[in-house]
Amino acid sequence: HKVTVVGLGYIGLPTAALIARSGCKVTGIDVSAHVVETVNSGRVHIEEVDLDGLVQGVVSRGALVASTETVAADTYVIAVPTPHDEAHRPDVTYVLDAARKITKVLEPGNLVILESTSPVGTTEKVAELLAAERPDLKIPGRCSGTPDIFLAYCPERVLPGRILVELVDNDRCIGGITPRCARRAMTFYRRFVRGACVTTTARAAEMVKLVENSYRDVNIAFANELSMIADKMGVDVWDVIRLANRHPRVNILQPGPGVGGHCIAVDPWFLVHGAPDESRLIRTAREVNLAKTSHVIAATSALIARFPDVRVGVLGLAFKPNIDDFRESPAVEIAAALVREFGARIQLVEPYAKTLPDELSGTGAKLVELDDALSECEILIVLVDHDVFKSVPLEERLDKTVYDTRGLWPDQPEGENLGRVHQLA
Ligand code: SAJ
Repeated sequence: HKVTVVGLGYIGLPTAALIARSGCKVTGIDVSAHVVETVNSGRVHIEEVDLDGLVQGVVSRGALVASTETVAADTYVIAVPTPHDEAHRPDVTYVLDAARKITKVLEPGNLVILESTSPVGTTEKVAELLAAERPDLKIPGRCSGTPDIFLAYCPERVLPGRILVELVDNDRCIGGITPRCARRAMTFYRRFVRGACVTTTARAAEMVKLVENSYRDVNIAFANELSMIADKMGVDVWDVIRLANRHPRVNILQPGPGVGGHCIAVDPWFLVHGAPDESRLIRTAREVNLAKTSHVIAATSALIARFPDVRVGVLGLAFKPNIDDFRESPAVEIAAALVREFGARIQLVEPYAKTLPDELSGTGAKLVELDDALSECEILIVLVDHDVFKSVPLEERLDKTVYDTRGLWPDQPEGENLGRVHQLA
């Protein structure tokens, strides 16, 4: 079975490698010659647990080959980005470009699967494009009688840092343009997925993906709103959440400095854009999570301004703990704002960064070791709950003023060190 995966990014490359391991002959297509060259030399251009070994293995066996040219296959998987513009309008250009490339080599009996997070209706747009470009083929949803091609939408739902495990173990939701398309795609996924494969329509599957991330965004927004309310009321939000969660039907998530990553902060806008009048809660949740980042910038900047001579350690830049991913990270945004305002007083600690993320390079900001920040800084701003930060014992931070957006150190006493020790976000 030959498979072509279009897009060798965070999802495409691990997916291509796993399909190759399952016994298929896989070609991975990418527009970047650098990515293609890296993969063909058995290396990876993204950091993900165990991905390097897997890619090296399948490339050296000849089971995975990368190319900038679209190669004919039995099954095509599209895993390209779907960004949004300033006005939060989703941009499906990359998806349609990928589909256009596939049309050139498409043959009767082929299966085309879209995996990219997409606005509802995108798979139907792909069908429309296939029908327009290949009038010689019967495209499902666009013809009468038995179609020549199978077309389905199947979103990934993997967590960065656990991608290889979750690609195999998570349940998959498979939406066909027709039920037969869904069944055909299910047969394909069963080659490498251990989780349940559940079929539905393409539109429902598109919405399922957007709903999952919106659900998480709304729930994080609730926690972030509580943190701002508690801050105003002088109550420890971490205590409140821990105690409320003892109720059997309450399960509140954790507040933080805002929501990062390229999925949860983006996907809700696709629903809002599709049905603006009906998605008030989802839009407001997005606004609350964005406002939380501004709240932290205002609060930390006021705190630092009160103590003109002391150094400030900013702990963490990643968008979540224990990973080296800085995409859409609220920690980067907060650090950049503080560096702009306070310059060299701010020392950045990020054990997962070898160099500064783009947004911070050229700002004069510098990365320091955790130990140096602990010795030199009297104010600590916690932005990421990396395990290595969590393990700093109380005696090393007892005399610090801490602004903790993650509830990392519940044992940090409130007191008069440089002022009030902030446990609240
Ligand atoms: N966060 C909080 N409080 C919490 C949980 C998370 O502030 O209680 C923040 C994190 O710090 C981070 C952001 O939310 O900044 C997102 O982190 P995450 O771990 O919730 O999710 P992602 O972006 O790494 O991956 C999500 C996952 N979606 C869901 O859990 C519904 C993943 O399964 C998806 O595959 C992925 O988005 C995606 O690609 O869409």
